[in-house]
Amino acid sequence: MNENNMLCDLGAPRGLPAGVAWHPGHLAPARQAAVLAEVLRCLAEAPLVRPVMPGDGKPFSVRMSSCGPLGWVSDRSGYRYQERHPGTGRPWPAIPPLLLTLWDTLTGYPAPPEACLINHYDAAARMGLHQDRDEAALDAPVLSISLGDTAVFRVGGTARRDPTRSIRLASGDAVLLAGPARLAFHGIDRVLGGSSRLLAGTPLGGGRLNLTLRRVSLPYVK
Ligand code: MD3
Ligand code: FE
Repeated sequence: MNENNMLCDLGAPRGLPAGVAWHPGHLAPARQAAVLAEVLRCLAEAPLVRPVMPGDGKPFSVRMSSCGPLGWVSDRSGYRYQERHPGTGRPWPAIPPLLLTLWDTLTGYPAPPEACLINHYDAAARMGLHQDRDEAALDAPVLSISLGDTAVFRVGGTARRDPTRSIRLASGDAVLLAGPARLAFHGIDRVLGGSSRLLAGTPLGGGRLNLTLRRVSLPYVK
């Protein structure tokens, strides 16, 4: 029984799938503002882009960027992690220190995250039910931090047909997806526009930011 397994069990009392550990209000308002300031500096260097679906080129409703040695991109040729921003051609900015600390505190994973995806949702944005499996390190948890407007997050099992549960992710909430939840189907059904003022006075003009910290490569193979 390691620290991750103990955290996994925190989901069960709330009726969430095994391996989902939800920490409502983990970041107090002052820390939300501090993390936001760090993320806005990343976005000034690595602007949000609207990805398109592989194949048909249909645009996502979410805009995305990343920080860390690797960032996740989607274009007509496919989904992948890559070392450079697709628009600027420059390396992604470093993962900010407050986010590295959150990873260490909440995951206890013995290697640092390599990618922090930065998703921005306006009131009309959604993310369909999907699995995240572009990472070789499927043993590593994924850590999600929400800032700004509340979102209705849906999470199910490892098969698309499995029953799902939905929870409202509010500003400052952290969710750790580990063990069996690492390959759970999940998505964002909707965002409650104007439910938070946190992003209102920033260049984003409101909405919701979700940060997902991920390990991509296997530590012993890299
Ligand atoms: C469950 N993001 O970026 S965060 C994504 O709120 C993504 O922006 C959503 O799904 C968002 O891929 C949901 C919660 C989350 C993130 C990653 C997961 C749940 C996950 C990876 C595996 C299982
Ligand atoms: Fe996902």
